[in-house]
Amino acid sequence: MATEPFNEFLAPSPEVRASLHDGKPIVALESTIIAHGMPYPKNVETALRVEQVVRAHGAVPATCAIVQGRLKAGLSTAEIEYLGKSGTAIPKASRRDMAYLLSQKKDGATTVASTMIIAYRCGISVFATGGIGGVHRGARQSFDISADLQELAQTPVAVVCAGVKSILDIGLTLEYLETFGVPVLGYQTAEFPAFYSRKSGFQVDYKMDSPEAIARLLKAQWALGFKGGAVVANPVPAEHELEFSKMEQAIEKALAAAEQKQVKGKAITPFLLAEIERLTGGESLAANIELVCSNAALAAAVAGRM
Ligand code: PSU
Ligand code: MN
Repeated sequence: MATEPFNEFLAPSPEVRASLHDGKPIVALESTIIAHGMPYPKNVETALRVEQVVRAHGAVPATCAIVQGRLKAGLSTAEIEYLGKSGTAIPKASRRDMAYLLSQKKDGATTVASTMIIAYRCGISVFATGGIGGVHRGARQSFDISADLQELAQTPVAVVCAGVKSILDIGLTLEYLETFGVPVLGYQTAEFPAFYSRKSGFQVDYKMDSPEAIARLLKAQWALGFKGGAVVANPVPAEHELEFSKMEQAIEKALAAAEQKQVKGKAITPFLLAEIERLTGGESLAANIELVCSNAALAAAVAGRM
C-alpha cells in the first residue's frame, strides 16, 4: 500500500517502526475509547488486554493517540495509563482537531477517523475498535453525521467493529456508506450487528466467512486504486450479547436525557455511552470489553493475511 513519507509529526513507536520495516502484521487501535468511552481503571485494563489479544493472534498492536503534538502509533503502558487516568481531560480528536493539536503540541484521544489517518500515514491497513460513529438519530434536523464515515470514504484502512450502536440511525448510516462506496462486510453473518446485539434487522453488503477472504477483498479494493476503506462488522460473541429490546430502552432513556440537557456535537457520543452504562448497571461495559477483544482477534487474523 502506498504510504506518505514520515514527517516531523509522525511518531510510530520503535516496535511499530521495526514491524513496518520487517513487514510484520500490525493492528491499529484507537484511544477515544480509552479516554472517553470507558471509566478508569477498566479503560486502561481493557486497552492493555486488547493489545495482548492482538499479540496472541500474531500481530503487533499500534494504539494511536496524539501526545504532545505528535501522532503516535504504539503507546507505552505509561502513556496508556496517562490517557486512561486523564479521561475526558484529554480532548477527543477527530480529523478537524488534528492540525490544532499538532500546532499547539497538545494531547488528543483519537477517534476512528483520526486513528485511520495515523494508521494510513504509517502504512497500517487494519484497525480494530468497538463501534464506529455514524449518522445520528435526528440527523435530518441536527446534521450530526460522524466524520468517521467520510474517513472511511477516503482513507484506505479496514475498520473491524461490532457494527454501530442504535444510539445512531443504523439504516441511514448504511445508506451513507453505500453512497460513498464503502463496502460493509459481515464476518460470518449476513446481518449487520448492532454493537451489544448480534442483530439489527439490516443486512451487510457481503457475508465473509474467513479472514483470508476479507484480506483478499481488501487487496482487490486497493488494487482498484480506490482510496477508501471498508467496514468489517464482527458480531459480539453470543455469550456476551445483550438483549436488543432491553438495550433499546436504555438507549431511548439516554437520548431523552441528552435532549433534556441539550448535549450536542462531539460531546453527544461519550454522553450517551456513559448514560447507557449507568442505566444498564455496568452490563453494557462488560459486553463492550468482550466485543473489542473479539474484534482485535479478527483484525490480527486479517492483518496476518494482507
Ligand atoms: N461508538 C462507540 N464507542 C465509542 C465511539 C463510538 O460505540 O467509543 C467513539 C469512537 O472513537 C468514534 C467516535 O470514532 O466515538 C465517534 O464520535 P463522533 O460521533 O463525535 O464522530
Ligand atoms: Mn457528531
